[in-house]
Amino acid sequence: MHETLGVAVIGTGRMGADHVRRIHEMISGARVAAVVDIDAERAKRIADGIEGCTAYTDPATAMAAPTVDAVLIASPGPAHEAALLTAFDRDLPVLCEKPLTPDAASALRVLEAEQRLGHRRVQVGFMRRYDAEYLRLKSLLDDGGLGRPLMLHNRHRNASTPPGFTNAMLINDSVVHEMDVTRWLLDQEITAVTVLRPTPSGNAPEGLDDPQFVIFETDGGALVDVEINVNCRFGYQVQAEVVCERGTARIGEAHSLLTNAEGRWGGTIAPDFVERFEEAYDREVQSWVNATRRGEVEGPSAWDGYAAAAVCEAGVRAQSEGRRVAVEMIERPALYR
Ligand code: ISE
Repeated sequence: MHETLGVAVIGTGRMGADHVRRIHEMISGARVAAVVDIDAERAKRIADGIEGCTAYTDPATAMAAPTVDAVLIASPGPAHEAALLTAFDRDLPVLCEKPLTPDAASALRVLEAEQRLGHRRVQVGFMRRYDAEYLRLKSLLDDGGLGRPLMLHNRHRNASTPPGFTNAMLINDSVVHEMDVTRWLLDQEITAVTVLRPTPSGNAPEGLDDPQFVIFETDGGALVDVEINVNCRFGYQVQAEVVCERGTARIGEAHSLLTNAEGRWGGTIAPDFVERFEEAYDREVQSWVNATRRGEVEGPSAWDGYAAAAVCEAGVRAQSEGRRVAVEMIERPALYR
């Protein structure tokens, strides 16, 4: 491993390009050694702006480069499995954007491959675990002062969806964050999912039932609800309230500046997740780089990626079949305990 970690960023779409900028401008101890995109022109354009960075169209070729010590996967979900398995072949540390893979069967194959390797190599990009407000909530709950969590209410609102956003994506791309947050905050597994739908909003694009109301049951007996509302128009908003035996705690309401002027008080709402979670992404990537340079692996594991995929599968079935669906998951393997 080089003194400065040489990172190959695979996929230079919205998240990938943002991570390239982040590593280049913000992160210490790492540099962008390679960028990979099937669009050769795009990869070259990005690489040309960074000294010592090479453009590739094939992830395996980039991972074989002597300048590459670690991999950040930000390509579309269906391409993750192949990239992860190639990284394992080279025993390279990986930060893999969510989803780990698009379904539980492929996530399980990744989990098995990492176990064959004998040590953890993957951190999954569930960035909310690095958000300052979520971290505060997590330590409050771990502290135990409020007693046992009984319920968790979540609101997840996006201003609008990109063209082609489907009901299944509502679960797999959006609610997947609340699945991970629930498992992490409560330290419990999700055992069943129910999806209810009000009459769709007039803002909902053709073919998308928006908003929807998702309910999780957990193995610790907690109930969790998620308002997923992805064409709310007014901005990007993520809120959570935990109701415990001796009190409640709420985040996501006033993380921005509050002003008083012209007879009104108020703040601003971020337009999208890249802005709302900017600091969380910075913290996530910096933690990954720091742990990697120490020879360690921290943060959300491939097990967390698999568990989210299993809950997503139950969620998509609950949504399409209009009934409560139990989550099917393997036992947690020793490597992830
Ligand atoms: C997107 O893929 C994300 O990960 C965002 O955090 C989420 O808010 C959005 O709904 C998803 O489409």
